[in-house]
Amino acid sequence: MADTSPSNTVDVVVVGAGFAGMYALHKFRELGLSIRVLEAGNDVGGTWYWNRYPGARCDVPSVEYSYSFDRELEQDWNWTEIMAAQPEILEYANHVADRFDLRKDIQFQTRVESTVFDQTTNRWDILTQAGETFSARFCVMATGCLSVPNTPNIEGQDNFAGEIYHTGNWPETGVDFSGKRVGIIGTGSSGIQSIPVIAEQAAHLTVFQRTPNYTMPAANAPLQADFLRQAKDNYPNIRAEQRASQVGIVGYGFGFGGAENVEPTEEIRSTTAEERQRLVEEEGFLAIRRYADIALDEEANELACDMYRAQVGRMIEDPVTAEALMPRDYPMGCKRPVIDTHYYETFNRDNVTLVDLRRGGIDSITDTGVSTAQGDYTFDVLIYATGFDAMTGALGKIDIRGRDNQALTEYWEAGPRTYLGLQVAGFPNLFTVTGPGSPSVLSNMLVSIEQHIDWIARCVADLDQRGMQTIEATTAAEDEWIAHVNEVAQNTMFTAQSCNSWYLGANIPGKPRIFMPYVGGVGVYREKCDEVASNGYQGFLLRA
Ligand code: NA7
Repeated sequence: MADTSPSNTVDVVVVGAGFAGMYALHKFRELGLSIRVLEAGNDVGGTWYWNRYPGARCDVPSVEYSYSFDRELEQDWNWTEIMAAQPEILEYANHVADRFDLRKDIQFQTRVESTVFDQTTNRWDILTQAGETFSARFCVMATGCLSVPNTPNIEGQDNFAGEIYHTGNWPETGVDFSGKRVGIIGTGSSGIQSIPVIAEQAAHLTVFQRTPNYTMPAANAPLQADFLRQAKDNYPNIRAEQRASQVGIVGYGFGFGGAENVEPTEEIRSTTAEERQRLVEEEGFLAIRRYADIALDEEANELACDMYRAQVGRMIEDPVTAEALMPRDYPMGCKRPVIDTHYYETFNRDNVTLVDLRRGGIDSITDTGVSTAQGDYTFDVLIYATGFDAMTGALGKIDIRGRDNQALTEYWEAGPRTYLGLQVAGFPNLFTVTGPGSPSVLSNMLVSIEQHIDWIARCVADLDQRGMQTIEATTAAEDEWIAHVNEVAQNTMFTAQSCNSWYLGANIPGKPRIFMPYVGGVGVYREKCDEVASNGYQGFLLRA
């Protein structure tokens, strides 16, 4: 093991240089702390660094999917679209890194292998895959919620002789599909965003779909100059509203978003079949967004699903393909809403084939393509759009050990346990940014990231002011918080038995089925965190 050189002994090690790690670095610098950020990638951006697949785009309006910590940054940066595409978001991350001179404290191409709490020194010993060591008083895990790609274990998966990619780990150089036969597995957000773009380039695209998804037209458009001007003039109010809101976006709730957001106020149960049919004919999928009751009431939800399927039937020319694309058997809105650009239209193209895996699944990957119970398919390029080991995946890949050498993975064997999604009992001075048990992936990540980093920074400053060495969640507070997280998730669409979402860990074989994010809302959650801090860090143990 390499020696710990003095410069590797710091106040804070931050793991990850996505939006959370970048802001953490800036914020902790303001406190006068010494910091090292360790990042596996070659540059900043996290999720937006890795997810460069064609069509990758944010589903939060860009003026709101941005940092609020610096007024001048807010005023200087000009977003060009209502919902920004990945290249523009990555450019923004790079701009922030340059502007605040962040890179000098970020060590790239550095993957953290383990971090172990030393009870004698009250410090974390961090070891990288290259064998370098660091010692830090605080360890901030800014490791992201969708950062560990899930590649399903399919027989023969190493056999394929052509090009192979995962949407969540896309090559920096991009991929040229022209003239190629392409196969893509998965129709979540990544599949749905990339399929229309790839279909335009490839000679032929075959889509392997296991579960049809609910997706709404994004209706994205260039940002108008006067809209941007108004947003900039109004930023203080926008930020205040975001912070008090349910999901960290002004005027949006848990329903479907899209550029033309509609506040759901009507009840679908008060409508007649004729009215619903007329609305579908007039407005298509967007007709569904007006209903408030579909979020809570299963029968109302099923009525909306009928409207949805009717619109799929109207859009798809081939009836067999249309039927295959119609989601059934699970409620709309229980998975993360997807918004798309010309997804369904793509299946009317001559060079696109849909393989409905419910009629016969994938048996194996062969040297030339995919073998299914319905036949064999030959490709030049195979793409996995099969998602992520969400929320706990990145933490689970690092050997994190707290008091008494307790491994986090063992402590979380039955599912993640945290207090406020910020800390874990037995792991003093270790913080999980947007961790399970916080609004996290149910919110605008930028809002939740800033809230967490601000809270952690205040906490560190308070500890120093009071002459305290460590802070650690108590088991009792953790129990109480988890009970509350579960209670508020109950009786929502999110926890419907028929729902196999990554929020529940249901996309990863063997992962405990637990609803991981906090559904109570960004505003309520922020108040709770602030109250805890103001009450002397209630539920935490502070040690001198
Ligand atoms: P998702 O939403 O988890 O989607 C993954 C897709 O891959 C989904 O359609 C899965 O089908 C499919 N999948 C996974 N494993 C297999 C196997 N073994 N065979 C066939 N199909 C499979 O991930 P995304 O990357 O699209 O989106 C993640 C988030 O990123 C998204 O919610 C946004 O917040 C951004 P299934 O539904 O499990 O039957």
